[in-house]
Amino acid sequence: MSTFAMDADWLCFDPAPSRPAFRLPPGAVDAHCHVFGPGDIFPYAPERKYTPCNAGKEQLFALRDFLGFERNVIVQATCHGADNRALIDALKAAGDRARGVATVRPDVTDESLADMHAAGVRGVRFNFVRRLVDPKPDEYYRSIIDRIAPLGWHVVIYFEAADLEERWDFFTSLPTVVVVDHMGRPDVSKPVNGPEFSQFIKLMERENVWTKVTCPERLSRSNSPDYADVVPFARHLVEHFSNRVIWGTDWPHPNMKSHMPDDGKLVDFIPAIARTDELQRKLLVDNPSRLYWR
Ligand code: 0GY
Repeated sequence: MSTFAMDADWLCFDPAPSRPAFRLPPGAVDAHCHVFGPGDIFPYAPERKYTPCNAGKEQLFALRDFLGFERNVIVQATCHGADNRALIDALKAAGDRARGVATVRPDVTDESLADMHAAGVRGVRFNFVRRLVDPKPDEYYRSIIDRIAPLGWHVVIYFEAADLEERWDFFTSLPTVVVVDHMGRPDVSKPVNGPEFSQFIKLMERENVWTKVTCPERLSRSNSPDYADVVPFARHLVEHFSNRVIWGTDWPHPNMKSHMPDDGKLVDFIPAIARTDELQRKLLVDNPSRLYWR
């Protein structure tokens, strides 16, 4: 019996996604996904802002194999706070087929960092989304960077479009590779060449900045099942920054309220945003390999 009851309005992942029509290239990486619990083995953090359904490593690996991915990058979710045990357990079980992005605090020990590195962690995530965490002053994050930069790790940042201006000086001062989750969460009802997305493009023009062209299901404002309104944004990034984009499912899709996506259909979104074999190979194989498997 799990000691955690998921939130009353929680939408659980699709247990039987469709088989994608798009055939992923050999070596493809799902570069943004999570594991949740199970809560009775890996308890959810007391400071969490949501309690999800359990979504453990076995289910993640089954999805990986079903969709045709070879590898995963597992990103620490906020419901586990800075307790990375579920992540590390999944990384150890996957061996060389997974890498991880952890959440750490400035007082993390060198020993703990070394253990995480050995398990496959290659980055830390800084989350600025207020409905998920209570963001901290820049100095807090800088003290973490001092700890992780010597390991060659990078930083993943998750923010809403409106935060970009406020944290611009901080984001552009980061000395490591910086990977922005979900294209910086653009408002896709605005024009792709409008001021808001142009500001994000300006960030992308910095050579150390990468992005995940992920989460059409989260960003779409239309009810179109192919998330057509997100396509121009993702396509622009894939075509202009082809060496610094990666892609992932975001399974098990935390905090989706409108609907739960079919993971097979999400894979079928890829050829709409990466229209050539070469762009697909960079997005799914070359770029994530360079970032996580070097
Ligand atoms: C995502 C998106 C979300 C959640 C988290 O760590 C998390 O809890 O990242 C969200 O709710 O937008 O990337 O999984």
